[in-house]
Amino acid sequence: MRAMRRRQRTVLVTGFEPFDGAATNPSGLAARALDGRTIAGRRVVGAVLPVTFGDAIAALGAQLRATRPELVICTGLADARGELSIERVAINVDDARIPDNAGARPIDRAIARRGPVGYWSTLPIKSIAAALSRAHVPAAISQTAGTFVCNHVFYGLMRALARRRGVRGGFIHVPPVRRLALATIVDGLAVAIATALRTRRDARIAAGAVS
Ligand code: PCA
Repeated sequence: MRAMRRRQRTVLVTGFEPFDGAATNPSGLAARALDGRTIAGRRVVGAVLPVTFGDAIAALGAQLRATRPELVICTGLADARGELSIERVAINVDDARIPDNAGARPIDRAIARRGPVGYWSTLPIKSIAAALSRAHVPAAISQTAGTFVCNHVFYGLMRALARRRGVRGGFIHVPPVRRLALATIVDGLAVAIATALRTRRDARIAAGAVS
């Protein structure tokens, strides 16, 4: 009898290395903690990206080619937030208030010169927020991922996935560990992955902002 070996389907989760003088970055630690786990029958690959404009998207591209995932969740630290922030949209601009880890500080520069103004997350963002609340993990929809390296990678991810039919992806900002324990961040990301894998159509729940 010949053993049939099917390639196990893969989920790619990325986080970032530390930046802005910090010693650690919970997003990178969470991606490492999730690496090698199995969630809903899928193998999770966790990778850590550099906090560098350009190189971060190149490193993500290498991971996409190596892992050929069916789902991608990129994560990064949002130091001022207290909950997991499920990002709605990536925008086509780099505008750095602080230098990246290579010293670059682009101002009002397009990420893709001929690219669209923005890309929507293709994660079921409302369903993920609801599932996190049910799991008692603080979570919210976020209307902007900023204009630093996180938004940059989010835009690069969605631009890459626009050419890959059926592969979904998006971005989740995580709070600092002084506001939420790393174990809770990791559990929350696992809930987000499981929810994205089982949800085809996003829930219709109001989570807009009135400014
Ligand atoms: N957070 C930064 C970049 C890397 C990270 O973890 C951001 O929000 O852009």
